Amino acid sequence: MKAVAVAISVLAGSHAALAQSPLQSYFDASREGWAVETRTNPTGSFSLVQTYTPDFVASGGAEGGYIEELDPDSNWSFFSAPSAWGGDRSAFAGKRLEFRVRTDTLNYPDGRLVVLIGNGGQRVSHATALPPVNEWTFRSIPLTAGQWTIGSSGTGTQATQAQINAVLGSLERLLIGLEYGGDQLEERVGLDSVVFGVCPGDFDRDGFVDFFDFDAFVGCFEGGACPPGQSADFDGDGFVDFFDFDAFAAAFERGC
Ligand SMILES: [Ca+2]
Ligand SMILES: [Ca+2]
Ligand SMILES: [Ca+2]
Ligand SMILES: [Ca+2]
Repeated sequence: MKAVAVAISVLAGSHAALAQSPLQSYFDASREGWAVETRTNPTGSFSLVQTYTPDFVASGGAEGGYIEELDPDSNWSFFSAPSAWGGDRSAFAGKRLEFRVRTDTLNYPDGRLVVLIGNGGQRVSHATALPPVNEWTFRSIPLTAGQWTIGSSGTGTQATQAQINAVLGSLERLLIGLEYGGDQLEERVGLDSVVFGVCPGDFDRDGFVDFFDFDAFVGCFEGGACPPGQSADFDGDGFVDFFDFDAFAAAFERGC
C-alpha cells in the first residue's frame, strides 16, 4: 500500500507541475467557435479584411465531423481559432500545434502558412510542407525556435524562443492557412483534430505524459479503441508497425 501511495503522490506531483492541458477541437458536433478570416498579403501589413463562418460537416473528417470553407474572397484566407484559445499560452512553449488539413486544389502555396499573432500585433509564422490533394494530412509543429519566422509569410528571419514565448504569452490569434487556390471560390479546404500545446507522448491528450498514455497507446496499437484524433500510426507514415511503437516509446521517454 505504501508503494502505491508513493506512486500516486509522485503522479499527483508531476500533474500539479503542469499548468495547462492542451486545447483541442475535434468538431464532433459543431464548429466549436472556429471562424474564417481573410487578410491582406502576408508579406505586407496582413490586415484583417473580413470574417466568415466556416461550414460544419458532420462526417467525412479525419475522424467524424470537421469544418470546411470554400475560399470566400480574393484575399488570404485562414481558419481562426476561438478567442478563448488566446491569452497567456506561455505554458505551451516547447510543445506542439497539431492539426489535420485537406484541400481539393493545390495551385497556390500560401495555405501552408500558420500564423500566431500576439498582443500589439507581433507575428510569428511557420510554413508547412504542401499537402497532397484530397487527403487528410497530419501536421505537427513544435512551438520552438527553428520552426518559426518573424512576420506572417513563413520566410525570413528566424524567431528566437524568446520571441515565440512573447507571442504565446499574450496570444491574440492562431491562424491556419487555407489559401491553396489562386482564385476565390476555387479551393475547398477542411480542418480537423486541432490540438494546441500538446506533447507527442501525451497520447490521451490530457496534458500529462504518464502510464495512462502508455496504456492508451498499447490498446490503440493492438487494435482497440484509440483516443479522439489519435491513431496507432504514430510516425504518420501510413503503416501501423513496430516503428510506431518505437516512435511512441521515444516520445513517452522525452515526456513533456
Ligand atoms: Ca473530427
Ligand atoms: Ca483562393
Ligand atoms: Ca496523457
Ligand atoms: Ca507508422
